[in-house]
Amino acid sequence: MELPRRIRGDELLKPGELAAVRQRLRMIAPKHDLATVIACAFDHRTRMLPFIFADTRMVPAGVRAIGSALADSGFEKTRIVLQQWNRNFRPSRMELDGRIPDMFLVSSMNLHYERCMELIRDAHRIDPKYRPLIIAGGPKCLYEPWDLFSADSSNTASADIVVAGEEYVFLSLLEILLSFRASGESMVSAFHRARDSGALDSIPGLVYARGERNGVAEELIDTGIQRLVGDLNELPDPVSGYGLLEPPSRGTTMGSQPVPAGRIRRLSPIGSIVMTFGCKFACPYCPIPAYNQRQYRAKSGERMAEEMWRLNSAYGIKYFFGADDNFFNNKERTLGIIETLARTTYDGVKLPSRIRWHTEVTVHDTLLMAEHLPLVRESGCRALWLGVEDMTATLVKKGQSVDKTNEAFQFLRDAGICPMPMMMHHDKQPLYTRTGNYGLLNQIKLLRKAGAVSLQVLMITPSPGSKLFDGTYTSGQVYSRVGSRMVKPHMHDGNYVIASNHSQPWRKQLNILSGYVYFYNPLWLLLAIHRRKKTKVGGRPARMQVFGILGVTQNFRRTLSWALRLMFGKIERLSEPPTSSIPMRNVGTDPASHIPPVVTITTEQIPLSTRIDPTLESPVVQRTPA
Ligand code: B12
Ligand code: SF4
Repeated sequence: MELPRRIRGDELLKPGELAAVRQRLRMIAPKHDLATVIACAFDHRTRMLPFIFADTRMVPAGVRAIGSALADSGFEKTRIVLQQWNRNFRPSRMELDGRIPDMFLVSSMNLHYERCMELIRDAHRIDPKYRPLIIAGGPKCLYEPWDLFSADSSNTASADIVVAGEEYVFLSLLEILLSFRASGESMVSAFHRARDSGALDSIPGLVYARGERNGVAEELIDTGIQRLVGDLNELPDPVSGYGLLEPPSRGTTMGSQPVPAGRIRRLSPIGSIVMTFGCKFACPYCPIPAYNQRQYRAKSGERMAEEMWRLNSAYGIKYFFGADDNFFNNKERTLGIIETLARTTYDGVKLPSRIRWHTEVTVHDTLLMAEHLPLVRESGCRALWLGVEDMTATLVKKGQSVDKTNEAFQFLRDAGICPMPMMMHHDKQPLYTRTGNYGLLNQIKLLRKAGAVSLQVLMITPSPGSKLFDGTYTSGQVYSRVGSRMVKPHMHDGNYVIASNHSQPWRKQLNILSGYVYFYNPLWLLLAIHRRKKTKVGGRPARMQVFGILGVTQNFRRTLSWALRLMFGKIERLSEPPTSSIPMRNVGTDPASHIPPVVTITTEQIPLSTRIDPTLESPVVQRTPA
């Protein structure tokens, strides 16, 4: 179920609060000489289309943001290790500045959870006298923070504390820990004293363990839903984060120096950049609007321009990808930003002559922006990813239709911006229909005709923190095992069919592969090369064909055997959504905010358009927001 909303009017931090905590930390940082290693968990089994290449060639913004926040607050002895580049990294062997770090931070998305727990377990191999404080964060922790605490007495390694929030929550935690820390005291010991005094309870967005039986926590305390920073200009400068990266290596230990500035561009040719957060739509399979407490947050155009310019000057990064949920969410705001990006000059050089940026938008908002798309291009934009999902709007309605998608794609192509559609395949959608546009291939054909430059086809998969999440489990759609193979977290990426009511789910798996082969193939590559001089988007379609053809080989390698299992194996299903095995509560006696209470409702109470399977008849259980 969705994360509950804070009391209206109390969703955001007061203006200046984030800047103030950064300032206070800078005053006390010199007394503490902290060394911190931040690891980004990454499961290499997830490497396939549509994310292959972007997944390792773009330093994730989450770890970079936390690294920047530490460096900005005066804790420069910080190193970011990406499992993308350092797959053998062992926290038990890490040293920074010749010593075991004081804090080990780990960031994870859901699908990298196994790797995340391996890192945590390995960090626990360090002699307890010297063990760093283990803090977990990132998208996994925002929705399922309890999962970072082991309930298994034979394998008790857990995070010490989980940050179910952003920079402010982390920096506030650090401030409290340092206010407890005596000179030379370990961060683990300072954490225990701060926790036992109740000092952490005043920071919403934390989850920590209390009590212990056979090495397992007796209960988890949830300090509630975080307050968000409203003005993203208050965020620390991202430039310093790139200076903290551990160089790629096959070794288990860390190097003595971070990646030199001159090498960053080659390792991370795409720079992720936070520009806006939030989306006005409410797609039932998406956790984003609730996570953002239905707020729309943004940086100013001036700040974005400055960040791009400085990242380009410092590291040579030319291509940027916005961490936006829906960049065109608000027309007026967007116009302000793109006008600024388009007209900004530094040292007499126009910003858009140096940079190219790309991000995510919706079809609906693209149409509203139609007349301004040339200006969007002028500001440096060259490609936009659009959640088309199902063009006939049978699966979900967010203002898209065949005609509107066509129109939006045409406007984009005319402006010289590549339309990059993202589609969702689902139980009711056949591979092909003789009439109409309902089939997957029918829609891909339409998209290609409309000018799509790349393609993403994912099977609709339950996403933690979304409205549909619990119901998908309780209605028995989610698989636990097929034949002898368990469904593991890395398979929850939309590339594997792991939630379906279809009687022949292997067809769905093969449909996705067919969709990719239909779009990415040598014939279309040749055509794209032939047409490259005739279109405003130039050689990009041909380049995307090359990436797609190479990438789809990985999809075959990884998912074809799953299709065979779905064909011949026995499918076992889950009947409950995942939840904490350790009792969890809010600071008082209220139920934990990050596990909202369960109430039973029937399928009929869920609007048709919001069901994964619209024909589903069985009763389902859903959680209601507190
Ligand atoms: C850009 C992006 C991508 C890029 C990532 C490229 C890259 N290397 O960075 C690409 C296109 C490759 C991608 C792919 C996928 N993505 Co994606 N992506 C995003 C997006 C839009 C922005 C990510 C970002 O940069 N955010 C900005 C940073 C600053 O936010 P953040 O990472 O959450 O970090 C903050 C906090 O979490 C916290 N934090 C983070 N780490 C840590 C660590 C510690 C110790 C602490 C204290 C705090 C902390 O502080 C940070 C600063 O505020 C997000 C949505 C969003 N708006 O966040 C989805 C999102 C991350 N993606 C998501 C998903 C599911 C996927 C895919 C599986 C595809 C899919 N089915 O949708 C694939 C996975 C590919 C793979 N192999 O990993 C989900 C993750 C859900 C989850 N709970 O894990 C998200 C959240 C979207 C959603 N559905 O809600 N994605
Ligand atoms: S339009 Fe995209 S970001 Fe917005 S709610 Fe729907 S899926 Fe989520």
